[in-house]
Amino acid sequence: MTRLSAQAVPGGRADWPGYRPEDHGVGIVHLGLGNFARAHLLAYTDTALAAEGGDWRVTGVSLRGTAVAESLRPQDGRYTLLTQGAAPSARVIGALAEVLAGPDAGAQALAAMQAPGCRIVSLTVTEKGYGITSDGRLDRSHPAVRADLAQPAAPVGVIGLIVAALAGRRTAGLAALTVLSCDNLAHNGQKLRAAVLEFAQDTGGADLAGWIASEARFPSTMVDRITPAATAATAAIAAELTGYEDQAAVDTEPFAQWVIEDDFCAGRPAWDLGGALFVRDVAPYEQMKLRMLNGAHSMLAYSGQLSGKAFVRDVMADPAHAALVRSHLAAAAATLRGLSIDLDAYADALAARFANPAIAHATAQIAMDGTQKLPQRITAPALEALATGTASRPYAFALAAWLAYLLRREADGRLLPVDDPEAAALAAALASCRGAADSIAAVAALCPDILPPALTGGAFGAALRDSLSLILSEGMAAVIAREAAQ
Ligand code: CS2
Repeated sequence: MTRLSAQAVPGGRADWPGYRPEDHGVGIVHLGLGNFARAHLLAYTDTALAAEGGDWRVTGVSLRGTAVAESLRPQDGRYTLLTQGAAPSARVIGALAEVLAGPDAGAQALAAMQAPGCRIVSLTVTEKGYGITSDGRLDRSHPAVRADLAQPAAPVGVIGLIVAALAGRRTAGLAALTVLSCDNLAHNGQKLRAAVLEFAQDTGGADLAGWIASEARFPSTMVDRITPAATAATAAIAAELTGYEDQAAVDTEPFAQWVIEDDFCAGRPAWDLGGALFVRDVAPYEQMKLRMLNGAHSMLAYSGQLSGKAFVRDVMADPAHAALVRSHLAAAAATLRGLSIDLDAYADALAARFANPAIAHATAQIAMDGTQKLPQRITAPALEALATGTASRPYAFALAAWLAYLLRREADGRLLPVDDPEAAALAAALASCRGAADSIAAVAALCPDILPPALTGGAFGAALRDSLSLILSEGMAAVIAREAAQ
């Protein structure tokens, strides 16, 4: 079977780019070319290019590894986006112009960000990719931030790259950029701006920081599309629907949402024509999505991992576990203000999306990087629930589930490894812990942004201890049944 490429002849049972991709120049450099970006920003951009044209194709940068580049380069950046609804549908995306990866990716990305045509730098680098603390300052202990502060002219991390690119543009007399964070952080644009300004001040002084503050833009965004890792079936279905072999096909769900603060300094694609919503204030949407979708995801990922459920859909197929998801969604909804959205309907839609039988979304994938995810997903709404008197029990259960997941041990008593940038510190802190109270104290000392004193003391702290003790003594499956009956 012929490999998908720019030469492929549209046909099969797929949608093909409704424009001639090679006629459009690059206007966006995207950092972090994972499956999510390919199912979200690139799909919206593809629609905008077909609807309105413009030089808005994307140079994608993979800062971690070369696998994405190896699969996409022979295909001229083309790939199939498979939408897994009642029946799969396929769409070939043409918006990706070029892929940068490998040892020179940093230098090449910098050059691309300094090209006169580049107007937007967008990012999906995951929570841990930035080097921003959960309260929105530059994290000087982050490995990439540390390296880039020492060598700002040869950056390897995103903040270093953004500052070097902006500094270079300023020197060259070029306009600044819009920097568009598309990760699941609360106030993502605002925090990235603060960290960039701090880094710029340190490396380029007040002049550079002042220029960036007045010329560049950092809109916040809320992004949503459940996009699991590709499975063995993905490539086979893509081939069947397009007629071409595709080693970079991506599976996603039918739903997609993108809410963007309308604050760009040098134009943008017509993403609204693909369904993006431009608003003045993204924060209420961000909170809704982070606390309801992502909060429930984290809870079900840890409790699912501990009760033998490999995929989100398996959790939803267990009525007791699905009831806990519903309680979590309701508790999260109770903390939200300032939205004219029907949150009951939103919760129903989320439960249906989680249950989608065609999406193999691994609980192990969502369980990754808990230290980076829980502050905005669980701790922030838990603190607000305590302050305002709305339901808090689901947060105690979610935190207990995470702690019990960290405490999983081999038969010989060694802790099982977890995938988290703080894994080594967590393992060291928990190595000799056996009970709920000592484990909570050990993790609270290390992660005060997840377990601040308000969540380890008082009635909430007692509920957290009880929940963790029960999980450790009776097992997660028994506790799920018991919690659901509450
Ligand atoms: C998930 C998200 O892996 C995770 O932590 O909660 O990736 C989630 O699937 C997306 O935010 C959905 O938009």
